[in-house]
Amino acid sequence: MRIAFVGPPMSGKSTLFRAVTGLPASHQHVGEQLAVVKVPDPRLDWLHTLHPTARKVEATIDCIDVPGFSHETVAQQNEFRKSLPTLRKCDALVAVVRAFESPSVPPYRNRVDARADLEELAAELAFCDLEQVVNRVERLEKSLKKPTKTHEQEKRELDLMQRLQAALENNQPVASAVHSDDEWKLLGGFQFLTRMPLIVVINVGDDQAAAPTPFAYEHARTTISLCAETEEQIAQLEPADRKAFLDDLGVAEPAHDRLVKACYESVGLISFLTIGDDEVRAWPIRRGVDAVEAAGKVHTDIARGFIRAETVSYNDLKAAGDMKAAKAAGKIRLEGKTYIVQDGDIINFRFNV
Ligand SMILES: Nc1nc2c(ncn2[C@@H]2O[C@H](COP(=O)(O)OP(=O)(O)O)[C@@H](O)[C@H]2O)c(=O)[nH]1
Ligand SMILES: [Mg+2]
Repeated sequence: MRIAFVGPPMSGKSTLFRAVTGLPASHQHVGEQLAVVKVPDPRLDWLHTLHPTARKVEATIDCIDVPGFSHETVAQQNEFRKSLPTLRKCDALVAVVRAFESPSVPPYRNRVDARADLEELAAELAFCDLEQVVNRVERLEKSLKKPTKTHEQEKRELDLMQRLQAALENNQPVASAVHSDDEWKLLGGFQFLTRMPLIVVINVGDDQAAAPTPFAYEHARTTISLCAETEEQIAQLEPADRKAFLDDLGVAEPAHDRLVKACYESVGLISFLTIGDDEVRAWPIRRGVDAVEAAGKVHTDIARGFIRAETVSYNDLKAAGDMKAAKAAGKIRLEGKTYIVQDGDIINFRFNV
């Protein structure tokens, strides 16, 4: 999974980026920056105790910090737009907006207004989608003037594109104008920003870190609030020391864990696990994926030669104690190709190529 931090300048995007990636405050960058974040999974930790010499491989999330979007200068606007191709390749966007007051850090547009910033960001994302749609509309109109074999299909697409255009001009996400799976298929080649799951992070002052989230943004899958600056400092501590500081702050989980969870949920991801003497590993997949597709994540050969998925749920394995006991208790199921993989399934794929 890949996510990017978007929002106005001075909202704390880079601070949050360091808080979740563990990079030190001294780490500064210009332009885009990517870092890989491990997905904490206590199930994996326990499975590792069964195979202590195996490599433990957590699921990971690619986090990208991009320049802030800004309408204050054309240069800043262009800087943000350069990152659009990167944003379009993401699975979700994390909007970071500012609610903290700080006399030494001038806020975007000289006012601290998280909701207004979100609305401006949403409008910017809609505008970027609109540009793509308008381009396509122009090309289709041109093409439709000539007789082509694909005339009917192009007419349908033009009709849909014009609907998208109207929606985006009204600041509505593309999804509001798409009415069927067939229409989504027509749009297969586009990666619309307003279609991507949005996670909102309201960056509050440390005195508000434990308070309820000030508001939930209606176009976001999840809204969380945290204090990026304090989280950045806590992330620099030894893991054993972090809890005391979080307790002090009144916060149950560090920003890293909260954000990872929010991303997993917003994108609809679950993890299945594989265990063996050389590797114990968590694999992220979308909820609803069948056993063959899951097998393909591990290796295309395993999907091609799929025979059965020997599956045990984490809770059953944990209760039994180990694989042998789970087998004796009849907890290992032989699942076929169409089995829908569940979160925490431990799978041994049988295959033949
Ligand atoms: N007081 C306070 N300052 C913060 C917080 N988060 C970020 N800052 C400060 O705000 C400034 C801009 O932060 P930065 O992460 O670079 O913002 P970006 O432009 O969105 O990447 C820096 O001086 C940070 O130290 C916060 O939660 N509280
Ligand atoms: Mg920054």
